[in-house]
Amino acid sequence: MSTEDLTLEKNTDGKISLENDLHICALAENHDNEYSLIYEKPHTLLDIDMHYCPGCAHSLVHKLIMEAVEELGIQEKTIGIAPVGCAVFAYHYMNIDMQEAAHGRATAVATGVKRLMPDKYVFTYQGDGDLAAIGIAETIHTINRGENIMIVFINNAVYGMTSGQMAPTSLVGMKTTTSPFGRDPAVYGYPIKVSELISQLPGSFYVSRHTVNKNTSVRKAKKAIVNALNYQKLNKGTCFIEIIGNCPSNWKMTPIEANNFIDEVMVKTFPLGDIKVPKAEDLIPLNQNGDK
Ligand SMILES: Cc1ncc(C[n+]2csc(CCOP(=O)(O)OP(=O)(O)O)c2C)c(N)n1
Ligand code: SF4
Ligand SMILES: [Mg+2]
Repeated sequence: MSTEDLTLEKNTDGKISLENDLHICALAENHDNEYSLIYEKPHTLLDIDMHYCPGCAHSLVHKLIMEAVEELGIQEKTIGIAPVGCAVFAYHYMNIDMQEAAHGRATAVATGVKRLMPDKYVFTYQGDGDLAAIGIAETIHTINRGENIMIVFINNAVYGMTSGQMAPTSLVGMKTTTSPFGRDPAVYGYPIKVSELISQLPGSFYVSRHTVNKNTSVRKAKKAIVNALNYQKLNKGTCFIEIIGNCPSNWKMTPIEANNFIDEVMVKTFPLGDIKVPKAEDLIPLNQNGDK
């Protein structure tokens, strides 16, 4: 939407109202009392209400992926695979071609889609129950085959959708509905560090772990998603972006408490940052051509 499409009015209290406020916009007033658009929700994200709980990371990660798709100009060439879990309706929100997969099978579906249409940008979007429990075999074998896709892994340490059961990534001591006294490794094992695990596979090309609990982390997470989509042009293997999400509802915290919990507790088990980065020589075609 251009600024011309917006009807701007200043209320008596000096605040701006947007009459045709179709997108989330941020406007700045300049010296001539004119307004310029400085932020707008991506058009690749459909303008409908999301079903997520307030403060949930899923909505923000959806937006980051769609911003990356829009900025790279690949909306018509991108196919997303939606999971089973709280993000089951991702296809309602992302204005790209999408396919739903059965619980845990997203990377198997993505494999088929990418092999049939290798010129498309293909990604999966999966929670920790989906990717690391029921789908762990598909995850490992897909990455071991080096399928040329991006996997976005939302690790909120619980089965959010089904009311907070223990996930493979639940922290030691974490209370969930199926570990009411806290996760005891002697009974339930240890949290699986999926990113570290799959970074050992030769088929993984780029593995990076982020969170979206504050502005700086959001920017880093988006950069990683942009990198992963760009690397798909190289056909050198699987890019895996883990996002430490939150689940305020099942963690029984406010959104702010949940975001603080990530910094204070979650990152001790799941440290943030790049885990596997491409070698410089692998990136040369990208640097030379820009686009393939
Ligand atoms: C084959 C199958 N088994 C189990 C379920 C029930 N189920 C739905 S969502 C879910 C867990 C989702 O957790 P996660 O992937 O972590 O996503 P979140 O909701 O936390 O984002 C389960 C077990 C199902 N739908 N299908
Ligand atoms: S249950 Fe948890 S993961 Fe699901 S939408 Fe609510 S906060 Fe998000
Ligand atoms: Mg989960």
